[in-house]
Amino acid sequence: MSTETEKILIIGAGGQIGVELTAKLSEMYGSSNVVASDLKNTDAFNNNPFETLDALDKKALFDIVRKHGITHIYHLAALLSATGEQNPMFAWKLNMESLFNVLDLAKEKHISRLYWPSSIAVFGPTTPQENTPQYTVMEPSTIYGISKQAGERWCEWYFKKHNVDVRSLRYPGLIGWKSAPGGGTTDYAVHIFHEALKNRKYESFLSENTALPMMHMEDAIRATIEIMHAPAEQIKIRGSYNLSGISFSPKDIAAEIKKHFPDFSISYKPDFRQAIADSWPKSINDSEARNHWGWKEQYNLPKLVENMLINLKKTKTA
Ligand code: NAD
Ligand code: AKB
Repeated sequence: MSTETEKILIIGAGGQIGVELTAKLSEMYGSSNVVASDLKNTDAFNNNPFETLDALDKKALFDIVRKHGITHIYHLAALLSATGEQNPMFAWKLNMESLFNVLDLAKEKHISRLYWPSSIAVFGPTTPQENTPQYTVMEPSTIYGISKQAGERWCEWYFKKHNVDVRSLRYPGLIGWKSAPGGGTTDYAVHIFHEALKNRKYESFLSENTALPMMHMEDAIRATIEIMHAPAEQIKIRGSYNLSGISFSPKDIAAEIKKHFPDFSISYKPDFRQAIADSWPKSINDSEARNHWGWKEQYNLPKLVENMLINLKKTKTA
């Protein structure tokens, strides 16, 4: 893996994925080669150059790319599924226009490689829900999912028409302890740990048997770095790759937490996010990612729960 010449810009660096990706890429390339950007700064980026950036502002984005000699962009800014449904027109605008801004930069050869995440939200109620394949019926029912599906098609189009080296993963729900989640339907599986540690109980906004594809954040960051460093000929899908880690329901994760805290209890009060979850796959088949560039997850459910509880406990007592 060559780590010599990259100069990286992360857009949406202050979010759940961005904080961890910035830290990991800084370990690999040195903090001075990883520019963090977001709508506002946080103390997560004391060691990185930071730029205040609205991803919709194409000129400001261009100026930052030129100023820092950026070669690689990881574009993470978006409205997610639950917040997207509250503000659909803005979700469409942000998710699509900001993608065009970075795709155009790549098309004009100001950068050489682009990462943009898609999501299991590209699937919908007519998709087969078990072991969902890479290629299948896709009729997303959220604005977020519609924007991700359209984004995938645009990525492939820019690759084919303009030779843009864009790479993408359809992340499942991501679970990490380093930052708070930002408006997704899978976020219950992050909140549940905070409440388990604080109050030993959790009220789930999804019903007990709602199984969804999920993944530990460390696995997701590793997948992101692996796909971005794979030789171009191994990246045979330029829309977005299915990516699978674990599949579990609120009842499953609660049972695993109970092994650590026998007095933990869970109750269920489904809200509008239940319909979103019901429209998504329960498990994902990611054989293309495994076969093309060697993907393999490291976390199962017991390991994920143990890791979350140990690390969150440390942050709460620090
Ligand atoms: P998040 O909401 O935690 O973070 C998004 C970041 O983008 C925030 O820091 C926010 O301030 C920033 N942002 C919002 N609008 C912006 C703008 N106009 N300009 C610049 N920055 C802006 O989201 P996340 O969970 O880190 O997700 C990052 C990406 O990964 C998104 O594209 C999301 O769709 C995708 N994804 C996430 C998950 C998940 O489970 N977290 C799953 C699938 C896909
Ligand atoms: C969400 O729930 O919106 C995200 C996702 C799966 O894309 N976590």
